[in-house]
Amino acid sequence: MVLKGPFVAAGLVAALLLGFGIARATAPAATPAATSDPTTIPSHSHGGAVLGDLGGFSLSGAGFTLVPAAPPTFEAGVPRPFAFKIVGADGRAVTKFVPNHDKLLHFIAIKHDLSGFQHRHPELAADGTWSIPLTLPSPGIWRLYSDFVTLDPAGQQVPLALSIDATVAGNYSPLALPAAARTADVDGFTVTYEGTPKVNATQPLTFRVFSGGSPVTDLEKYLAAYGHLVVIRDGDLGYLHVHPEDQLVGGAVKFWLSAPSPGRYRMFFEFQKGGAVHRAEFTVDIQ
Ligand SMILES: [Cu+2]
Repeated sequence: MVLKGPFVAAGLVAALLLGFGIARATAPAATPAATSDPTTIPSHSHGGAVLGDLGGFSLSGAGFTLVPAAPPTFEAGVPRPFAFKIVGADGRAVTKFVPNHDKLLHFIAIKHDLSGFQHRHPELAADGTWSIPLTLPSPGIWRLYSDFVTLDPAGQQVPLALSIDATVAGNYSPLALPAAARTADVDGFTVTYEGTPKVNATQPLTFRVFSGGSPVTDLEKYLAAYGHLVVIRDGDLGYLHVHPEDQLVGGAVKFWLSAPSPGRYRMFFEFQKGGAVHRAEFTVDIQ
């Protein structure tokens, strides 16, 4: 099976995108998901990463560096433009990005206590400057991830999640991570998930959305997928961005996930219904 791009869904069953380009695996085309042994799904990785690797720890990766236009210091609740470039090994700003899921770059902000999640899409200027008006609502340290695909000098696609920490001065009162739960309420919807993530074994994770007690089976595509799952590890803010199977499965959104380590994670499941994007959040303890 040829992996053409970071978001190519391969095979009849499952394409797993783990680490949003840090690593990924594809399922054998002819293996029905219900009967396959998930541990036999072959992994395929690029950039020296292996299946299960997290990203988003560093300013630099694979010869590319995130360079902010100004130190990322914010005042709580005060909007401020945040601008940055992705600079290549040649010292020049990257201007070529490969579209993935309808965008050239996905920008995620989250506070170190795993609260305040934002998923945004900055604007790219011709000189390679990305910019976005950003409001960080409360004091603390915030991690800002830039998740994109670019090309190396040989023209090969390089998926990366680079990050920088921003500071918001003031009294930081970290929120306790909510207890692990399989149900979350958001915007009048109840969202549940089935499946148990395991370490180094690819497992299905299926999210269902309910409204007024009835299943919502006509979710809409958002950024070219029926759902997006960002998973952040508690303790080091390691970052995964996973995409689901191409089609809904009985109205549900099915992902494949291999956890990189035991620990606590916060999962952010985004879905669209009625033209609006909603986000359900779950804490999960992975053994
Ligand atoms: Cu995005």
